[in-house]
Order: sequence, then C-alpha cells, then structure tokens
Amino acid sequence: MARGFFLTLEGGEGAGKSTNLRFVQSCLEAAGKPVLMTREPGGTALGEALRAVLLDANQSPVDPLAELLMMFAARAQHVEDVIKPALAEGYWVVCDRFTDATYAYQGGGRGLPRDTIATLETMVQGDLRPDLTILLDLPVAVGMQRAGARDAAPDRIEQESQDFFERVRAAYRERAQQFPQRYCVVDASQDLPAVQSGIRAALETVMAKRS
Ligand code: T5A
Repeated sequence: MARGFFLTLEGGEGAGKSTNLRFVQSCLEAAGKPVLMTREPGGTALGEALRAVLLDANQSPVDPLAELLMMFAARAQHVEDVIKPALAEGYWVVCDRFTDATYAYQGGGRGLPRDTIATLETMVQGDLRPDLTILLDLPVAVGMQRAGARDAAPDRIEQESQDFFERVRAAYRERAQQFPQRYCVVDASQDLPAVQSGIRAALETVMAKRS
C-alpha cells in the first residue's frame, strides 16, 4: 500500500486551528481519503497526560528545557504508536501542531537553541517530516483578541506575553521561508470563507499531485 500523507496545521493563539481542522477533515473525506485526526501535545494516553501537565495554568513554573523534553516525550510516543502506523496503512494523518510548533514556541518563544531542537527532532522522528504544513498566520493582537473572546480560561502557555507570541509568529514565518516547498501560509486575518478557500486550494493541489 502507498504511504499515506502527513499534513500539519500550525498557527499562533486564536489563529483558528480548531475551526479549520474540521474543514480540512471534511474536504479530505469528501474526496474519499481515509483520514486520521490527531493532535500535539497529545494523541496517545501518555501524550494527553503530558498535555494536561504542560497546559495546566496552576502548574508551578516549568523550566524551558523540561517543557521542551516533555513535548518530545509526548511526540516520541505519538510518532511510534499513531503517526507512523497510520501512514504505513495509507491514512491521511492530519495533526493539530507538530514539531514546527516546538521551533516556534520553545525555540522562538522561550529562546532555546534551534540546534538542540533539531537534535531531538532527528532522535525522535528519524526522517519523518510533514508533507504539507498549513500555517494560519495573523497579527498577534488579532489572534489574542479572538482567543480572548472564547469562554475557556487561558491555559499556562496562553498566559504568556504579547512579546512571547510575537517571537512565536516570527519563528513560524522564518520556518515557512526556510521550507517553502512544504509550507502553505494562509492569511488567517481574513474572514472565514477566504481562509477556507486558501486551505481548500492547498488541499486540492496536493491531492492532484498524488492522484
Ligand atoms: N505547544 C504545542 C508548544 O509550545 N510546543 C509544541 O511542540 C506543541 C505541539 C497547544 C499549546 O501547546 C503549545 C502551543 C499551544 O499553546 P492548542 O490547543 O493547539 O494548544 O493551541 P491553541 O492555540 O489554543 O489552539 P486552538 O485550536 O484551541 O485555538 P485556535 O487556533 O485559536 O482556534 P479557534 O478555532 O478556537 O479560533 C479562535 C476563535 O476565533 C474564531 C473562532 O470562531 C473562535 O472563536 N475564528 C475566526 N473569527 C473571525 N475570522 C476568522 N477567520 C476566524 N477563524 C476563527
């Protein structure tokens, strides 16, 4: 069986990932693709337990390196138990955040060295990288306003400063420039129909290439 397809969705706070993940799933399923939806940190029992620790707003201060290692601990389990087997079975794996989020949040946001992240990336993933990464990009202030309008209380990472999220955004945009062949950057400050038409165009391009 042909290897499946590994698609990741990325963006800063309030970029609209949750909203658009459902849209991605419906587009792929309408085209007859077998789809597996998953997320990071999370996607396995261990990953979800680590997610709860990582996002707990009442957690005592977490050392940046401990945060980085927990992200990759969750990822190691996720890659081996879920992502690789699903790709081997021909699934289109749609992952809500992956290692680009680590480069953006722990690299850009926390200031950890990129080569430390790259070393862990190779250790945990081998040569596994996303085939397509859709980056929902929007000004930090707009994203914070959207996220703030939700009912849920901010989690530990959402409580970071605007400067932190500016560094996250800059790191994502740098990644997109570094890997233009895999990244599709969508202007997420547009209204939802315009955002989704950009996403649909990216999906149609990759589906056409693989048919
Ligand atoms: N993390 C993760 C790391 O630090 N390192 C890592 O390696 C990894 C994998 C995970 C957290 O962990 C961090 C990053 C994160 O802080 P998460 O659940 O993925 O948490 O992160 P969130 O950013 O909170 O993601 P959500 O999907 O919950 O929120 P979004 O992206 O804000 O999406 P959504 O859809 O809830 O949209 C927000 C609001 O905007 C509206 C929606 O209706 C909603 O009310 N909206 C729009 N409004 C107007 N126009 C549009 N185009 C709109 N699109 C959405």
